Amino acid sequence: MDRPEHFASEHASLTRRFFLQLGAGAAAVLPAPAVWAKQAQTQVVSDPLLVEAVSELEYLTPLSKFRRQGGRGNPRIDTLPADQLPSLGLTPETWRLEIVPDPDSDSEMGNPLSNERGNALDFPALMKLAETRAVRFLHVLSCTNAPTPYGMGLWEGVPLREVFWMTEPKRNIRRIFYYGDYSDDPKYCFQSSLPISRVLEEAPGEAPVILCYKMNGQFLSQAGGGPVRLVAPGFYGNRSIKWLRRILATNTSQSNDSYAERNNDVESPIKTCARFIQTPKKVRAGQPVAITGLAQVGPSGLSKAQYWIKPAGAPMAENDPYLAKGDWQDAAILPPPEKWGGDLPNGELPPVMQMDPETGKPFTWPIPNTLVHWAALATAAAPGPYELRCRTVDANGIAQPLPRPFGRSGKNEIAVVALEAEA
Ligand SMILES: Nc1nc2c(c(=O)[nH]1)N[C@H]1C(S)=C(S)[C@@H](COP(=O)(O)O)O[C@H]1N2
Ligand SMILES: [Mo]
Repeated sequence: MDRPEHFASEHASLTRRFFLQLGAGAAAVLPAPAVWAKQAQTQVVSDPLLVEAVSELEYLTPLSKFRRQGGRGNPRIDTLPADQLPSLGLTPETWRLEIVPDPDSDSEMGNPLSNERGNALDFPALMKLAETRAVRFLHVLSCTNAPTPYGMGLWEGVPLREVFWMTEPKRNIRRIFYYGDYSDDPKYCFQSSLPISRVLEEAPGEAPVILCYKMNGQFLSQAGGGPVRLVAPGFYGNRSIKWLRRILATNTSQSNDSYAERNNDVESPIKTCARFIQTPKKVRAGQPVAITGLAQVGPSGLSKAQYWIKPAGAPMAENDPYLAKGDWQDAAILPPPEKWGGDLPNGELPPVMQMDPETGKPFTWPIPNTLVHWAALATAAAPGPYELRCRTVDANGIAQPLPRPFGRSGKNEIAVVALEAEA
């Protein structure tokens, strides 16, 4: 199991104060349970072992630990020397975004934004829009086929619709196609698509599709897709195209995503699932040890994070492909942190759309399409080898890896690690 050690950080102490308060016997101030995750309970964690373990967790992933997907070009854009970026339009001075009708379709626009017409969107114009239209939201970045999330980010950008309307769209537009890497070269281009409805509208509280220029308060790095990437909330990372330079409006009704061509389900919403962060390799039999992990929370919400510690030799239940009959124990789901980490100055989170501006508290916890952390004390009863597993139960009461146990639409196998108990 590939473990997201990059989520643990020595310097960050996001929830330490909260837990120390609990340890000192203060009454727990529990966040209001979310409407969409009725059973979600933040449990009291006061054992010193757990206090120590959770003090190492960091909510937002710092840039240096954020995993990146290399890009498809040759040479890869994330590795290009800086002096080659201007000719590709990948510096703030040279970046232009075209939004034009698909030449192979019958989509109509009154005012396409194009290099040819000299009105493509440039970075200063995007920054001008940002002055009044910028939004910020928390969102996990996960790759469809990676066992653990790439990182938890604070994303800032301008809703794409603000720019899309500038093109005076008229008719026959059902989707957008959009391109990254070497956008002009079909061989080295990486592309994705979205229904136009997802761009123009979303449910209250849901984050919009944005032209993103900042992550964790900093302008996007070269590897992070700078100067501008698209961020498509609710989906896996393959829809969040980096080095964005061209968007086509099309009347095609189907996706033509690079990832779809590679046998992935690109329409899949993010799956709810648990992963380990820290587990000991060796423990003392009969003595509790702290384990920590994360839960990725998709639209189905989260009611529980659980673990199961099983002697390696003990038989598995029969006819139980999804391990539903394991001896699952509830872990404590951690509340919103006080310090958010992720290189934010003093760990302070600026206003985000998922928080109540009056109270500074999240409207729901966990927040859909983000991560939460969990912690538990596990005990191996007798000496010997053990298997330690973790899973989530979503807000509909359905345990991981259900309701969608298939691959290629997000990895959500139940995680397992080995540990050895000594006398
Ligand atoms: N231009 C471009 N954008 C891209 C990709 C790519 O190869 N080229 N990979 C996608 C995939 S599959 C993922 S999982 C995310 C990863 O984002 P990150 O590199 O910021 O972590 O970027 C997406 N955007
Ligand atoms: Mo990916």
